[in-house]
Amino acid sequence: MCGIVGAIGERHITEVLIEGLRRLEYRGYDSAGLAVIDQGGIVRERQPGKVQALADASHAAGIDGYVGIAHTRWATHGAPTQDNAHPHQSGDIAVVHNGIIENYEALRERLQGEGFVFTSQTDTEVVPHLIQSELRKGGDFIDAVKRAVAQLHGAFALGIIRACEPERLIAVRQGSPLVVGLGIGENFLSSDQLALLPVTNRFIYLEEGDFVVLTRQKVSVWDRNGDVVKRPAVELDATLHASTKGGYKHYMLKEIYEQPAAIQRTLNGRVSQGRVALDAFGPQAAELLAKARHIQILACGTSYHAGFVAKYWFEAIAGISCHVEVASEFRYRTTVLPPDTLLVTISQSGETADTLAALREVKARAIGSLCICNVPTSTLVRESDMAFITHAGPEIGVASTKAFTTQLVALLLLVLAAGRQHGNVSADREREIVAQLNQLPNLLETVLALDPQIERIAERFGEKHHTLFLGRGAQYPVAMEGALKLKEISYIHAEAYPAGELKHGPLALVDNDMPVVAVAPKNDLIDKLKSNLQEVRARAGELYVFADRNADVRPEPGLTVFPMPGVADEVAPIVYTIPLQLLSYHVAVIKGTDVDQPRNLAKSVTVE
Ligand code: HGA
Repeated sequence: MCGIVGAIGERHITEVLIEGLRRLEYRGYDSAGLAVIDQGGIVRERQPGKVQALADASHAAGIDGYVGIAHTRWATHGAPTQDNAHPHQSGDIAVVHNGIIENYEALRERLQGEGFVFTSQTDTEVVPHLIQSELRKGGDFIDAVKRAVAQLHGAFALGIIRACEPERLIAVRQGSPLVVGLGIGENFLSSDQLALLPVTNRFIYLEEGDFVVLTRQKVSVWDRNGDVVKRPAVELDATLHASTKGGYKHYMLKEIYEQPAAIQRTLNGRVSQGRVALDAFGPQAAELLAKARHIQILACGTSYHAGFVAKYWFEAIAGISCHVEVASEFRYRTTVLPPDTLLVTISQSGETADTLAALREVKARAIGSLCICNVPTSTLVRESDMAFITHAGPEIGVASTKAFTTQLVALLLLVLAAGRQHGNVSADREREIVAQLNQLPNLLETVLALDPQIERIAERFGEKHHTLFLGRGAQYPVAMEGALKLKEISYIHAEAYPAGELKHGPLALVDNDMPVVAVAPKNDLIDKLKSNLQEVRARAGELYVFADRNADVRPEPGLTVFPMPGVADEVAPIVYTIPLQLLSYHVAVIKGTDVDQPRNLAKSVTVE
């Protein structure tokens, strides 16, 4: 998604802006730009493509100044061209924007009527013109920005500079994340603190509706009611700096291999003597989990798949009814929540716009809200009653891997805690499942050892255009996640089906050109799954089966078996996710795609 970086200092800040943008590259973007104030004028450079192109152009043009704003754009309105790249400008005002201005058409028409000339197709360009229009009506820069912002509908974060006022940088947060970085004699702005880690580790997390004026010495904040407020400064732990490839060819591969350690961090301090520590979910957890008669999970993308696995667990292990729905659907339909519903939201970044909006929409009708999130300082964590931080560590690859498996671990701990509070999980059962969780880091190392075999087989997918993924029970969402990974990074069309559903339609697609991938742990459904696999073989479908080595799935021509270690059914979804990640990764490498930053996609989806 789009990224904002801003800086005001006593040193030249172009390098700070460009380094900040580089650190946001992992989020996915299509163009980049910056504007600084130099000798009383706005100097702007914008380039389609990578930040490096912007860096080269800025260096060639010798752009520098003491105050500036920069942006990586992930287009929502208008193609990814130079003209549509941010910052957008109106005379001596330049603006960077994340989000969507929903009433831009009406504003654009009005401003054109006032004589403003538009040079882009973006919604964003109305903002600088609107500020100019307000300035013409009188008042100072700050008043004009406040009046302009009051006319904008939608979700946005803005960074604004004016050439004749080089002593201030204005920022607005309304529905899209923004943090202020505090320095000595300099201050910074960004949509993601990661961008500012080279220059500071002290941050102010802005709240919805905040209006901010940064000078070199001071940060002034007004809240949504227009009152001056003091927001606390938070000092960050230095471990957040760790985000290098560490010898791996791609962040995604590194993050796949980090999963045993990441899961260990998720478990650390959350289980002791075979029991789940209830307070890991927050001080009200014991009471709210006991009271909850229904769980509503809201999430998007990969996090939705984690929630879907948890639905099986909540009902089978904890005996509590559970629904899961993609947040972008839930937020816009009329919903009925059963009495005593506990909301569970899941998001890696904690800034997923649809998940946040769904939470806000429904919160008042639930007994409480809990989020499962990787970023402790995120909006979702701040707006939920309870939070469980997964401690997966920074995830840079756009295609989520370790964030997903750590979410699953967190959710299984939650299921055990809820089941215990309802009297449906005995102490022995809890100890048994906690023991399985504790064994996961070692078990996953065994599964990662399948990597060379998976890499060899991946060759066979390079020329294919479609793939089917099959699973049954809690392995169905695992198959969905496997299909999503393949789509995201290799651009091969992939669909997941509950294996029993095959004969109701998708079997028509199966021929010798359609690889079919299946996950087959040894459980109550294994014989049913084997019959489904036979249905595929009978139609010459090429099968790739990740099967428990004791499940008696035998290789034969057209049926490749990857032997998986024996694993308890409860944790099998976590274990069987790993080989599917590796398969997608190797297929993408063979196809030569941009594995860490796949086309059209973004990491933290902050627009709806
Ligand atoms: N709507 C703006 C900004 C898009 C955005 O925030 N993407 O993440 C545009 O299309 O330029």
